[in-house]
Amino acid sequence: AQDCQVSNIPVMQNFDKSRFAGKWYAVAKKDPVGLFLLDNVAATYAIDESGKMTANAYGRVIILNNWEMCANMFATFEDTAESAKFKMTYWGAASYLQSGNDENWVIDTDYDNYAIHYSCREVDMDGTCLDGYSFIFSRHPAGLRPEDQKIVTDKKKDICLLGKYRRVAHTGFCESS
Ligand code: AZE
Repeated sequence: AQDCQVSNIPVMQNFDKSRFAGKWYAVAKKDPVGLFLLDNVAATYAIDESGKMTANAYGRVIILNNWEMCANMFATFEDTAESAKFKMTYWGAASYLQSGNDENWVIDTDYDNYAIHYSCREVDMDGTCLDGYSFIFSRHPAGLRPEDQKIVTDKKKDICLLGKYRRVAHTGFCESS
């Protein structure tokens, strides 16, 4: 039973940044309002000398007058009282890409195969999420293992996003950049 209140969304307990580090391929996503990463999305997380999490990510975008490119993005993360909830500051390698501050929550992960990411950008008057995005990540570019699919489906329910995801294609479009 889930009430869809953003403040009640269950996140990963005792989240371990070091085990989360490395490359993740987006296999599905729920889009926010406005410009977003279209497909060929992957993120590589790392821990810097001071123990802070950082990331770079890429994905295909279409900006301005139908200009298609790979967005190369960077992020730093601020820890919070909850180990799986981070404040993300992000920017693009080029100034015409997007930049901003988003929540970055890890809902669940086994570190070796799957991870469920969640970000609510705007909480509605009733406490539910009005605008946000979410990625299902896999360590494997080909997708989730069958044994992880049920876990992921259950978690999508917990965060009230079941049925809201689209598959993220990996065509090699961003491989050379
Ligand atoms: C995320 C993984 C961790 C690092 C970053 C991520 C988010 C990136 C965006 C990028 C949007 C770019 C656009 C460009 C025109 C969560 C995938 C930075 C939201 C729209």
